Amino acid sequence: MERILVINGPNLNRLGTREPSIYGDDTLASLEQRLTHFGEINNMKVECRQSNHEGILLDWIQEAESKFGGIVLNAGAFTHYSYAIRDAIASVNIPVIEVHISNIHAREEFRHHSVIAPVVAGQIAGLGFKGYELAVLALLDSFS
Ligand code: DHK
Repeated sequence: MERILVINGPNLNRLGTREPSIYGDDTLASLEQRLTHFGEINNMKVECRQSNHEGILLDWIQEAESKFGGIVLNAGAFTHYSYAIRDAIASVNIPVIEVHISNIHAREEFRHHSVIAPVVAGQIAGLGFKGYELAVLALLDSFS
């Protein structure tokens, strides 16, 4: 069975209470439940993790190469400036799809630029939680 790792980065543990007009009212727990269920009905194992710490995200990306077929990554604000996360993605031989709940291109200028965009398989932004499911589907498609 294919395995996909979903990684949420800094401040995404605050979904549900954090700026609901931008990120919605639903919690990280409900997102993770939804993705786990989505994996089950699509015959794959989706594992979800969240951390506020850059080094932990780096470890998970590196380790995923030997355990997962692909990664769905919302790196939060690290998206905009972490060359370390960019290099970790570039170093692994599995596809990574970048997801943002909000449309980063329609927000503050500093969010328009993603330093990880050049090394990911694709980017989904602005579609809310649905974007994670679409990323999982895109990975599943890439396996066949
Ligand atoms: C989440 C964050 O935490 C922000 O720092 C990004 C992203 C946008 C999102 O839309 O999911 O700028």
